Amino acid sequence: MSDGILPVFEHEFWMRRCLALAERGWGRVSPNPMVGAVLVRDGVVLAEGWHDVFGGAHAERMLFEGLEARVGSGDGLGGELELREQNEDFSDCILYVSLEPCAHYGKTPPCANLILEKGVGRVVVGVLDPNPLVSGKGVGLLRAAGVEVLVGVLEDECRQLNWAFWVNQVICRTAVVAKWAETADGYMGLGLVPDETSQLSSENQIISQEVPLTQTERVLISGEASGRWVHHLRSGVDAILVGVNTWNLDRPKLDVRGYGDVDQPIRIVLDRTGRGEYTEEAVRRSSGELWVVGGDLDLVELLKWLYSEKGLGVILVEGGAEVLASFWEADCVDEVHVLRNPEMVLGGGVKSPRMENMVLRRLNDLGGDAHWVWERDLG
Ligand code: AOF
Ligand code: ZN
Repeated sequence: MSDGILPVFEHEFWMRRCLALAERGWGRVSPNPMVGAVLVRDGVVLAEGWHDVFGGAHAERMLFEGLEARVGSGDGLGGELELREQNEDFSDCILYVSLEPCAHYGKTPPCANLILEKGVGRVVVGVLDPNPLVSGKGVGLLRAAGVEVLVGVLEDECRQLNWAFWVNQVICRTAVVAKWAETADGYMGLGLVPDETSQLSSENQIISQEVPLTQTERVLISGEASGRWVHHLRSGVDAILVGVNTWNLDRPKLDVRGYGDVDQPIRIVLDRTGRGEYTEEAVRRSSGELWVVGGDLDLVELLKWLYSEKGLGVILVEGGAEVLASFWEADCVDEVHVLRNPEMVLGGGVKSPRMENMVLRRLNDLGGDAHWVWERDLG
């Protein structure tokens, strides 16, 4: 999309910078969206901002606050910025922002008002905000006040970055990421080895949730690079959910390692029958909170409750196969990461779920593993 004055690639160049800045909020702003903003005059950046922490300043406010701090600091770092007047005229500037500026009083006052106060001449927006309190209103306010607004630069990328926020706003529940490793012939593992009281469903070899298991047979499918990447993924979610069998048998840490001193994700154990072992050792495996969810709440209700009452924007479902299958059956999987080892063949075991109603977004290489990213098609 071009406004006829600047070529489209120039708008896209600055919008890409907004997206890169927005990502600094990864794991820190949920259930708010990640947003980045850049103020440009004659092809030169004056200031940058991003939504850095939940409850904190929005990207646009951070940008203008940063500008003021540098103007007033007198520490020499601002260079020519120091010469700037406090009430500088921004009418010849373009403000790029990856999400529509807000028009509501939330935890912070509306960004659209701030942009008007600063007298910015032109605003380029990545995508309209799906939040009904804001959608179209931010842009409307700006246009009504005579600001030239262009909407839809890198629109798909700007929406995809915040796919979980879209799920929150459009479906009104916590978004769900599923992740698994699979072999070249599509198996997630050799299967669960039940004790003598349990039954194995002959069709798909997935054990019913009520059945106690004594042992899981584990094979390491994905490689080291995939392992490291999983910690990046974990660092971006609010909670990690596992079934009670996985909790008891695998004794998973469910923490983020290798990313410095981060807030550890909440651990959620789906334990309908109260069979989980919550010893002190188990609780202390991570400093993340431990929530045990029992009862008969169906998964959609559970996710609505986690969003509206607990404020969780996005959770990662890490297994086991039966929990994954139940999220799948309830149509509650919104993003999938498959780590596929193209060289390993098992010839049998637990089949990975079949992809339905999902759009393939990316295919990356993770040290030899193929990393497929699928997303729910939200239209
Ligand atoms: C923006 N810029 O950087 C972000 C926006 O509770 P609050 O005040 O933080 O508002 C949250 C809502 O504001 C959120 O649901 C979304 O609609 C919008 N987020 N808007 O102009 C930003 N993060
Ligand atoms: Zn705002």
